[in-house]
Amino acid sequence: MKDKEVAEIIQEETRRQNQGIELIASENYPSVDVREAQGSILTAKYAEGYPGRRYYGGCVYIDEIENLAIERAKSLFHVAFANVQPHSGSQANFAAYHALLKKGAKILSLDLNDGGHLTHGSPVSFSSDWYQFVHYGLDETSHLDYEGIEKKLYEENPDLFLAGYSAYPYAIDFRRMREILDRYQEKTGKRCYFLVDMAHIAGIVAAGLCQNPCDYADVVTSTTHKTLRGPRGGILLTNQEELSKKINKSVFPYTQGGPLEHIIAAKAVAFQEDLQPSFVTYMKKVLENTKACNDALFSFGAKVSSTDNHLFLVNVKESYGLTGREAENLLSLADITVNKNMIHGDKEKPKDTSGLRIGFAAATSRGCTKEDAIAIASLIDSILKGGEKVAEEKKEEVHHLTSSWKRIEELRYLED
Ligand code: DSN
Repeated sequence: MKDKEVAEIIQEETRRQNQGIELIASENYPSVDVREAQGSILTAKYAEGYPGRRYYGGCVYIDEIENLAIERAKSLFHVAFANVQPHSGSQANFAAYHALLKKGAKILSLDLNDGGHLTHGSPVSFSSDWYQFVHYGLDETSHLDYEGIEKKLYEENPDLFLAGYSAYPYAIDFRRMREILDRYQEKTGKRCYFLVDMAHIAGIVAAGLCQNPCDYADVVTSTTHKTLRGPRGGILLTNQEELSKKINKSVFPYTQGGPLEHIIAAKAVAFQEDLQPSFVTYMKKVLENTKACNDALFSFGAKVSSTDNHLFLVNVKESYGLTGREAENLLSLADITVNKNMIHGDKEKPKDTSGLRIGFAAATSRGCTKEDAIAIASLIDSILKGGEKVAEEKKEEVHHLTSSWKRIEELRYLED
């Protein structure tokens, strides 16, 4: 790269990513092949519209790429219709709301503080400006309260029920949600759409290791860069033709202009990687590593949630007398990257929090083993107990551990 200033910064970030332990549950490392597609000349092409129905000429290969991404997404999630154009998960959610609802409609979702997402009705997001949000909660064990959800439906009469979360460590019973909604609709005669934002667990769904929300929801949204290991972006899925038409119009021309065809090509590559048996093996390892670290922290006496997926929460306030912000900062001194997170019933402000969210999708892509995950729990526990001095001392151990893993710029997930 001729631009030395930018090249040097990228080089430093590459070094940081290689040396450190990445435990942010929403991050992952795309393969060299995904990044090659992402950096391709497809970025130069305007292609507003959809395959075969573009507003620009010269889209013959662009159409091939987008059709390939659509077909692969459909195979991956066993679904009839896919839109691969959303620039992000937030854009996908915006498009889904618009496809299903009128402005001012009522949406029943989980509160951000209990593990929801900004676009699920946070006061600082567009979502709460356009729609009226009411929330369901968690029970005293911080699990979804299905009976409470059912009760809320009858109390609130929402137009849309939203499931799928950013910081929920347990399995989600989409089948039970569908049954609850069917019962409600039958009794009241009111139409209530079922939307699932599966951004966090999409890789687990793709690997067939949890219920597939596409079997139960009217519409499913996702990002492609978390457990799916693709480029940064979003997708929309449905089994209903009428809804697929509404979704397409809602993405373009309503919320977006020209699609990012280089990103769509990278999505196609990632979906192909995710369709391989090796992806199922990878995802099983993610779950195993997450549980191993979780169990180890529990055995050290930390107050942790348990886990059924790729992430768990630590109550650092009760375990170590630290806010989430302080714990995040301490761990970053040792090049362990996590994010502070609100936990159920949190009394701290969102900028402080009582919790940390820890996930193993990214570390596992580099070759983190179960033994490494247990060693990481031990590092985290020592640092949070010992403070800054211990954090500085442990940095070398962290670098030693990651030096045995694959380098991020060499990762390939497709067999030759
Ligand atoms: N910001 C993402 C996360 O960290 O979970 C959700 O979009």
